[in-house]
Order: sequence, then C-alpha cells, then structure tokens
Amino acid sequence: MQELTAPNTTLSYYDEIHEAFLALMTISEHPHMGHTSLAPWVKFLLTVIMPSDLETAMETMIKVFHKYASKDGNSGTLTRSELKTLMESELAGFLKSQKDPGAVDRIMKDLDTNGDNEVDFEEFVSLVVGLSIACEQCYQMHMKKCKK
Ligand SMILES: [Ca+2]
Ligand SMILES: [Ca+2]
Repeated sequence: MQELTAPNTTLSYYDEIHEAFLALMTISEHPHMGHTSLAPWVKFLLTVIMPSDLETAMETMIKVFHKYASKDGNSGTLTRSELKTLMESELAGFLKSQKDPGAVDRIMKDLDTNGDNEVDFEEFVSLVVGLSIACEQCYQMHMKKCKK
C-alpha cells in the first residue's frame, strides 16, 4: 500500500483522524479484509486529512478571525482594537501602504455594515474579499507584463 505522509497541520482533530486511519490500516491487514472494500473509507479519510488548497484557505480565514476576535472573551466579533491587532499582524503590508493614520478607523467604519461598532465574521470576510479582488487585479496586470 502507498505510503502516506502526514501534512504539517495543527488541526485539533488531526490526531483523532490519524488514529482512525491507523486502525483502518490494521483492519486492512486482516487476511479476510480486501483492500477494495476499504477504498471509499480511505478516500474519505484522505479528504479529511488532506484538505484542498481552497479548503485550507477557508479554514485559515476562520482561524485567523477567531484568533484575534477572542482576545476580549467574545470570539464572535472583532472590536476596533482587535481589528487593529489583526491588521497589524496579518495585513501589515497593506496597512503600511495606507498613508492615512486613521486607516483602521476608516476600514472599521466601512466594514461595520450593521453599525454595532464591532466586526463580525461576515463583515470581516468582505475585507478579505475586497483585498483578494485587488490582489487578483495586480496579479493579472503582472501576468500581462510577463507575457510582453
Ligand atoms: Ca472580540
Ligand atoms: Ca458589525
């Protein structure tokens, strides 16, 4: 059977999945168990153990949001200071490019569409989407330059 390499992940459920996988491998060594009947299970486990790039990106977005949102005990929303810390740590380049010293306040106001002075995950996602669109446009321009 093909050797499986564990991805470098900090997922909390990883150990559990890994154990289940090892158990499955032990069963598969049983003379009465054919590898074919296990194929769907192995496939399922592999999708859980090895998420796609996009799934990883989504998970990272969720993790980053909660990492900074939970600093005040309420992990559901980012306060102004939590948003500031998030941007200073995770979007330092972008923040530096903003000459306006009140950039965080301006961004906070833009993001807070329901006006509760906090940024929830849905509001946060619009920041990531907006920046991703801008980055993709830069990427396209860069690709056009490369082709010339
Ligand atoms: Ca919070
Ligand atoms: Ca809000």
